[in-house]
Amino acid sequence: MPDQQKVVTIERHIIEGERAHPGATGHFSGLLRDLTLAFKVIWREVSKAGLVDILGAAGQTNVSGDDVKKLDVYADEVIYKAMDHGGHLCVMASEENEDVLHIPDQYPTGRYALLYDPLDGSSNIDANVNIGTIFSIYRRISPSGKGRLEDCLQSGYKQVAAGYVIYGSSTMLVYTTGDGVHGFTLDPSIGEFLLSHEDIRIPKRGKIYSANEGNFHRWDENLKKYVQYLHEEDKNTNRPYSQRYIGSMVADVHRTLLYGGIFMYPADKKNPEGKLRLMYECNPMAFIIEQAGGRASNGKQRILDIQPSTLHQHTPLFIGSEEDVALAEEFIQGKR
Ligand code: AHM
Ligand code: MG
Repeated sequence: MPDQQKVVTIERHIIEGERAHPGATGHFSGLLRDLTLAFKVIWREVSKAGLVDILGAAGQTNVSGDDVKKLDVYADEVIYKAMDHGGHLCVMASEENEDVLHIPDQYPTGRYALLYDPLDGSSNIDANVNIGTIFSIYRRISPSGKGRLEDCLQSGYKQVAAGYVIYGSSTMLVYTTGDGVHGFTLDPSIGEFLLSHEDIRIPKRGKIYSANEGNFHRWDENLKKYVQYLHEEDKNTNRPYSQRYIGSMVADVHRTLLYGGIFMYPADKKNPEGKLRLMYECNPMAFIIEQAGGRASNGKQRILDIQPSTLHQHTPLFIGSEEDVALAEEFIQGKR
């Protein structure tokens, strides 16, 4: 059978990836398998969201002060419940919870820490716009037993895996374990994620920029200059760039991964540290984009090198094609 007709489920891909590493115990593939199950459960609820009375704010705000929709709460619980008893994790942390989430006493603990944003882009749910789940996995650094905050508060370059699921016209899971970036499309008729995008590479340079330009007058002068540069007419550098902004990070970064260009959520007068969260959103996306040959920065420093100090800290983010992000950094640093 020609190779392109080979059907590879995510489970097979994970197991084969682990086999390539001598000494692997199977814990890691078990962990990813459990996570995949949680994603399918969330997908099922997201796709019937318009049909059942599950939409609307749950009347709470999360630790960052945003409205929490019922589906966020649901997705948060599904992931925790799918992952609390497998014996692979020592601790978890979720964008929806202020403190780390411990493994219940009755279950064994394992060697990994999981951080996740259960449903990113939740303000888009009611408009049927793509939303997503983002995850990030670290090896534990505490000796044994229950995990601790320090297991979660590691720099992004220490991630052993990261990925996202985008729930949309089709549902896709994109992940990396540091060995390239691979995409799987959910076949709803059989309930399996099938390999559809092997070894995704982001173009070296794109012609799309993505930002909430409504904040323009809150940006600093160097950043304004960069965006004005993108507006200018110049055939040789493909300018003006096109602007695309969904307002759902998973969807905006997914498009950037496939088409190239730059996605940014800079600091502004209202959010001096930017809006996006380092641990739940920026680090996992930075790991994926770098693995695909791209670049991710806060304008001055590589995202993956930032030493986190709190679970919910924010950071400015510039992410995408290598050359586009490098150019944005030059403007931001006043070198152009
Ligand atoms: P959320 O985690 O509360 O959903 O917020 C994060 C979202 C990102 O998906 C998106 O990039 C950003 O917020 C959009 O913010 P804005 O509406 O300010 O443009
Ligand atoms: Mg989020």
